[in-house]
Amino acid sequence: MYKSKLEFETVDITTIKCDCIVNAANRTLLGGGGVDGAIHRAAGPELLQECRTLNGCKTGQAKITNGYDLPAKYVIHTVGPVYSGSDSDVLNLTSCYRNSLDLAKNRNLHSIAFSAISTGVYGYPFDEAAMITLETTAQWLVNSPDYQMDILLTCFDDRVYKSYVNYLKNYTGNN
Ligand code: AR6
Repeated sequence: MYKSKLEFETVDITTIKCDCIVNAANRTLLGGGGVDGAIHRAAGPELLQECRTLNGCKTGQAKITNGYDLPAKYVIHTVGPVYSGSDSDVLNLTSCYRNSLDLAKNRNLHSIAFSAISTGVYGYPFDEAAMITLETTAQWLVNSPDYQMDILLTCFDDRVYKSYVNYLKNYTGNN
């Protein structure tokens, strides 16, 4: 009987010791600001060297590298949508979470920490992103009853944390 976990916490993703962390990258995979910049700084220059060999990544897709100087063993790089208000945003953000989890499972990894994809520079509204994040990750666990996977959703920004709490509060009807 597997007992997977789904948690969220206010924490710097670069400090987490787990099988893999998920970077909110851009399509070049060659680094940037926000969490992407923080992960590259903490991992060291070898991460960029490996990223150069990957030929970028499409929005909603995910690719994996080593973690180098990070406490995490691997980094999964996914590219969230730049928020536009269209239906494709929902599909692409959902794909980021699902593809990252599928990739981790295919590599036999059992613990994963996500950054709050697209909620920074890419402008995804916090409450909408929270709903997609919680529903997609929970559904993935429901669909994977035979696999142990511990999922941590990191909230660097208090507004991300609050949006997760609000979603759960609404869901249970205790407003
Ligand atoms: N640990 C955890 N979360 C963090 C950290 C950290 N150390 N630093 C920031 N965040 P963003 P995006 C949160 O802008 O919106 C980059 O330049 C942050 O508070 O990093 O997907 C890429 O190269 C926010 O909630 O990613 C792309 O060009 C979340 O991480 C672009 O930004 C995501 O914010 C991607 O934009």
